[in-house]
Amino acid sequence: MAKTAHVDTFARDNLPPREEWPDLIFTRPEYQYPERLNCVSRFLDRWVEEGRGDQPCIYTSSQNLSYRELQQLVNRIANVLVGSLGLVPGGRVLLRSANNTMMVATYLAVIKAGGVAVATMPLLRAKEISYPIQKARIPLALCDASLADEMEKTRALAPELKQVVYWGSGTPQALEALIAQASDAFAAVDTASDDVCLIAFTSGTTGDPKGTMHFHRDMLAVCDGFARNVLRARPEDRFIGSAPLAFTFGFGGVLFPMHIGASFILLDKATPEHLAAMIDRFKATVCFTAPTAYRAMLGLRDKYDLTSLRKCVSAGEALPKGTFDAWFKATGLKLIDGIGSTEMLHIFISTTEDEIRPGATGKPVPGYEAKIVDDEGRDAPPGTLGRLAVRGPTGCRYLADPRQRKYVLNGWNLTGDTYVMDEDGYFWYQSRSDDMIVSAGYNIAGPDVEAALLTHEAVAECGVVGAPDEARGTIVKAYVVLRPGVTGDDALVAALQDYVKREIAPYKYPRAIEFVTELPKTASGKLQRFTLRQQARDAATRTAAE
Ligand code: 3UK
Repeated sequence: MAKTAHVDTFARDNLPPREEWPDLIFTRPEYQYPERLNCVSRFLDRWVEEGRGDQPCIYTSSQNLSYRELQQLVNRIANVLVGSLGLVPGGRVLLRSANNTMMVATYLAVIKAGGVAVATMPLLRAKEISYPIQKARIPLALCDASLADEMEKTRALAPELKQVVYWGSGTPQALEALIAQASDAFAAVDTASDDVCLIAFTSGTTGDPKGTMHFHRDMLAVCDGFARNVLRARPEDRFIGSAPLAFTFGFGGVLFPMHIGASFILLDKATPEHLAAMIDRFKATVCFTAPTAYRAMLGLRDKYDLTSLRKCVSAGEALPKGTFDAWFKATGLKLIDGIGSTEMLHIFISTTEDEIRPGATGKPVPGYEAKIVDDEGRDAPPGTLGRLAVRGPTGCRYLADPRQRKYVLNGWNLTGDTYVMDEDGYFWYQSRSDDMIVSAGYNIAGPDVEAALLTHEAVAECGVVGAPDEARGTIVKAYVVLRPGVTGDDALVAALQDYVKREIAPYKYPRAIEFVTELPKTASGKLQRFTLRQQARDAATRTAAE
């Protein structure tokens, strides 16, 4: 590794031992990075130096900023961080906020000052916030004042946290007041391209969240990978997305436009309705969100004009073919599906619009390799169900975590997903490996049944899991949220069951269907199948006891 610029070497010291890292592959010309690199110079300072400082960068419902204005804000914050707040290179800073200008500016300021940004989902509670603080030993937090309640509760739980500075509080101690006196000039700290600049915690669907560590060069690698080779956006594009910036899917929606000098729109509320409204208001051209949001926006097209969109990316969860088809029919746009993970930083399998096969996730992003392996880690031939393994310029490095040895095997990252690769090298998602339902000897992928149910007009959302059943061991059970105005009765249960039998292999049909008003979701908006499984188990125990 290159000589670190970190004075506080905690992050580097807690990288996994080198032999536990995945293979990292930089053979393609776009992934050649210099030994010294501070990624913020490349994302921000570059445009001002090249005379493009007056180009628009950020749009929000209350304010717009040019690249120069953002640079000045970032520099002032960086000066305060290294001045009165005592940040040294390598120091970790917790960031908490909805997606707004200050969230972006503090993120970039921490990284520009050689620090390590640790952003947390705004919805988290004190106990969940204190975990990363302890795990990543974070002494300083920058937080939006509207989240102060939970932040103050966190302080009591996490004594490591010595200082919290709020923005938006309007007090003399507020970040705005501190930066008012600071210089708007700040030279980026001369970090190594493999110095850690970001620790992103996984959403922790099972067990404690894992801190994934990413280097300055990784921020560029995802731009030179998925964004340059697959998305192929242009400087005049206006990006928009609803994922929180603490989720690396959401952060990509900031890095990608800044990498090409384009602009982006920040949403303070993550609902599909707000997303649609802001697409309309700002004439967004590139949209990043989850499959459910595209489904929801389909029903909002009478209210909002979405015709400015020219490229749409779907990630986070499998994109049901029905959603792809419906979006294409309604807008003429092909949703670009892509699988990414917090460990890999961003998307590693996807395809350009011309190469899309509806229903498949795609092919490895140029620079990445992917294959299917069996339970022993041996390569599986095309057409076989198995575990997805990938490697490329980015890869998993957990912060002091024995689970590193589960995610990385023989140099390959194992994402925990069951996939099939076809003869043409396209990857077809089946399910999370833990979510595969084995019923009466058949392997049934919950998402497959969900995709079928979602094409029925009565269904708004659904989640399908295995439920214990005395006679059959495990049965397929669907939790269904109906569209407004539809009543869930026995007749509808039968109708949905018949419908699924006609759409996909009949043995996959849900033997049990329960109508619910909402589905359990993670902070990043993913369906929590483990919670549904738990509900299904509890329901089965209750029935058995009756
Ligand atoms: C699932 C998908 C099918 C899959 C993410 C884009 O989701 C992201 O990161 P997470 O760590 O979750 C990773 C897991 O989510 N998944 C994501 N995308 C797809 N499954 N089709 C997809 N298109 O189980 C994966 O292992 O929360 C996504 C960019 C950055 C991200 N962090």
